[in-house]
Formats: sequence, structure tokens, C-alpha cells
Amino acid sequence: MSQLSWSRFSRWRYWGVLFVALLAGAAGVAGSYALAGFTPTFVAGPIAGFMARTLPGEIITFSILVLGDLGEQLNVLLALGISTLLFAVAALLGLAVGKRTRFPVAGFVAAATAGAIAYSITAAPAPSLAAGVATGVVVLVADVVTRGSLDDFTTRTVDSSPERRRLLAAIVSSIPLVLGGYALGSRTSAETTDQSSVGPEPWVSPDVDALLAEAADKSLAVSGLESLVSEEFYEVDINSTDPALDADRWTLTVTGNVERELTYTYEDIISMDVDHQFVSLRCVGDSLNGRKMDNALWTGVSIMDLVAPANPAENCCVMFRAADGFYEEFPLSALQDGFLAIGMNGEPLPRGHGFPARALIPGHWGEINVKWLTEIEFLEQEEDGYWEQRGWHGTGPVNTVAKLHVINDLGDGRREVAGHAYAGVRGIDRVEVSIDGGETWADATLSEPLPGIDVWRQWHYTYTAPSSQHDVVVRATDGTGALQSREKASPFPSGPSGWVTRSVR
Ligand SMILES: Nc1nc2c(c(=O)[nH]1)N[C@H]1C(S)=C(S)[C@@H](COP(=O)(O)O)O[C@H]1N2
Ligand SMILES: [Mo]
Repeated sequence: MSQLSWSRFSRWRYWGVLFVALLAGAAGVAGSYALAGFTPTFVAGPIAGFMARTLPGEIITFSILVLGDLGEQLNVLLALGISTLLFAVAALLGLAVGKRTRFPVAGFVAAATAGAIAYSITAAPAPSLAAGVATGVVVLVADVVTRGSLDDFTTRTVDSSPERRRLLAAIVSSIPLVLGGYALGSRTSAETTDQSSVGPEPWVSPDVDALLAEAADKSLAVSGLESLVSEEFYEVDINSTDPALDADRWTLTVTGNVERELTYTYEDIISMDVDHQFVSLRCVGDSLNGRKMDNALWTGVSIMDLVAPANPAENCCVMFRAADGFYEEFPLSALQDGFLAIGMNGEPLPRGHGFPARALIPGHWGEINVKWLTEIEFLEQEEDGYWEQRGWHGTGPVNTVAKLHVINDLGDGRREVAGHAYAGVRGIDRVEVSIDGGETWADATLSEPLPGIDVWRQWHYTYTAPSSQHDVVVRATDGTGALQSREKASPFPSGPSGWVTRSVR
């Protein structure tokens, strides 16, 4: 063999082994996913969370404002890549160890080593035997085939180069593992129960049915306009994987500067007298005309009733802590109308919205509406919350906004524009529309108000379309008579402001 072809051969071998390791890595990731599904015990979950927590605030803010959900998807993709690499390193180490051992045990030594390392990599979220086994299996198959133990069976294959056989074996063995793991994991994700095993279902009641019917009745019949109870409620989280909490083991504690610390169980909460309230939420990171603003009917109990027996002494503030490591602090005064929700639109609170229980703090930006709530801590002194440590000022009341999401051509020369308006506990009194870029204004029709102190309204307006392109501008007036601020501000750091303008042809 000439010098040249030998070096080419070894380079091919080098890449070949790397590829085999990557396939074993992918099988390992699938193994972890098979049992965990998309929950925090999935190996990629903590990696994505780690990056979201430790990347500089500017990058996260850029990601939220510019990339939106794409930023989140990129983060998950990156986390999947990193987990695959980690398992691939396990496979490489296994293959290296195996190489020093003699056939026929070599393959098994390689596989066992790779599997054990892969298994210990998963220890951080939750040790996953399936991840270790899947990585090991690919290593074993690839190694055994390469070393020729199956020579008798493979001599008749088209190409019997050991390197190619190794690669082929890795591909053939990893594909079913990856597909199987993906299928199993997807089922696990969907199955994750949002139900406690016992107890009443306070979110099921004639009152809930009546309120939901009222919201349906009062929703404007405008094609393309989301109804007063959101069909798809936005989600914003610090982690890619939502906590999958067991209601029977969840507790909510009242701690800090109190006379007596308290602990509530899920049973305690669902056995209390509940109330059903419409509450709208909006994220401080929402863009001016964005979609991170929604409304639902929540079932729950008053937070003040829960904390009263603890006798909180002289305090300025309260810190909410959650099972996903999130925490937010805000002034005590905002807690007065605080609501602990355990149900949403006649169902138990969905996992993505904080199962088993979340806080709702009327009128305030979404971030202090802490999901998966585990602790209410009373503080004598102010402290920064998770987002405030990253430069945001999102613990205060929401800005007033009228959004313009729907532009319908009615076909008879008329146009219909519509959207939602929201001003937290100030309420919405009026929405005005201008079709000439803000020169002249007309009143829009509002949906009838829903009961509740913190609920959005819909608006719509119909006009005869001018023949040329024109700018439609909307602005709301809140319940105190204050006009929505015209001054443009980006969401960072204290929420967007300005009037929504859309150009219509
Ligand atoms: N535990 C926890 N609670 C949280 C968050 C979070 O990441 N973790 N995100 C907050 C933010 S920024 C917003 S806008 C709202 C969104 O609530 P939703 O996902 O139910 O719409 O939840 C808040 N509560
Ligand atoms: Mo938010």
C-alpha cells in the first residue's frame, strides 16, 4: 500500500469512527427521551435551561425580542446537539478502551464502557438506563461487526471493508433506536398527567359553564379574531421543558418574615371554597402588536386567605419561588387581589401553565404570575427577581394597549379592522381608530365587558376603504380616562408602548 492511500485510509477511518460515535450519541439521546419525554429529566432539558440561565442577559433579550419562539427552538436544537456530542464522547471512550482489549470480549468492553459513561452523563437530570443501553448497543454492534466476528455472514456483502461495515452497522442499529426512542418519548410527553389521583374537581361546575358561555356570547363575531377566552394561550418560560409535577407530592409553603410558617398540600387547596375569575395576562417582552397577551377563566383561591394564618409581620415585599428555579419579587400591595389558580377554562391547570398551581397577580406584567408555585416568602427588604437580575423591570402594572390583529376585506368596498385592548385593572373604556394615519379618529365598537377586575376587551371598526394605501392607527383609553401613551418604547426593559399602526392597501 502506498504512503498516500494509507493516509487516506486512516483519515477515512478517523471520520468513520467519529460518525459511529455520533450515531451512538443520537441513540443515547433517543434513549433518554424514550423514558423522560420532553420533561426536565430529559438530558437536553437542563442543558437548554443552563444556557438560558447563564447566557448574558443581552443575548437572551435579543433572542426574546428578535428571534421570539425561534430563539427558543434554536436553544433546544443546540441542547440536543450538545447532548449528542456528550454521548458521542462516551462512545469514543468506550471504543478506545475496547481497542486495548482482545477479541472476542473487546466489543463488550467497549459497549459496557460507553454505556456506563453515557448512563452517568444522564445522572444530572435523572439516571437513564435506556440512554446508556442505547449508546452501548450501537457501539457493540459496530465493534463486533468490524472485528470480523460475523465475517462468515458478511463476506458476501458488496464491500467488506471493516470501516464501511462498522459505519453501516452503526447506521442500521441506531436508526431503530432513534425512531423507537422518539416514538416512546412523544407518548410519554403527551401522557404526563395533569391530574391528582384523588379529590374533587373544583374547576368543573355550572358556574364555570355559565361564565364560559357568557364569554362566547360576548365575543364579537369577527372572522379571524380570537374570542374573549383565548383558544391558544401563549406560554413564556425560562426553561424549554416544563416541570412535570406530581400533585400528590407538591406543597406550597408560606415562609420568610412571618409569625408562623405554613405548608399547604394540593388536597388542602382543592378542598377549599373556590372562585372562578377571568384574568388576562400579557408578557412584558411582548412586542407592541405581538401575541403574548391572552385571557382565560381561572379557578382558584385568594392568596391573602392562604397567607393570613401565617400572620406576616411588617413586610415590604413578597418573593414567589417555583419548581423550575424561577423566582420573582414584588411589592406586598400587589398581593391583595392575588389569586392561586388550580384550574383553567374548566380543566385542571395545564402543565404548560403551571400545574398544579400558579399565581395570578391582577394587572401586572406576566412575569410575576409565577407558575409551578412552591413558596411564598415574605421579605422585609427588596430583592431582585429572575428577570430583574437580567435588566428587565417587569414587576409593575401593564401598559395600556389596543392591538390590531385582523384586517378583513368585506368584499363590498368596506374594510373591517379588529383586535383586543387591555389595560390591566384600569380596564378599557374606549378604543379609537384612525384610517388616515392619526389625523382624524372614530370610536370602535367594544365587546361587552366580562365580569372581573383584570380582563381585556375586543374591539372592531368598519369603514369604506379609500382607494389608496392608508395607515390604520388604534389607541385605547383606560378606565381612569388616560389615553394610551403615544411614545414608542421597545419591550425592554419595562414593556412596549406606542400606538399600533398598520398600513392597509
Ligand atoms: N415558574 C415560572 N413562572 C413563570 C415563568 C417562568 O418561566 N417560570 N414565566 C413568567 C412569564 S415571563 C410570563 S409572561 C407568564 C406567562 O404565563 P403563561 O406561560 O401561562 O402564558 O408566566 C410567568 N411565570
Ligand atoms: Mo413574561
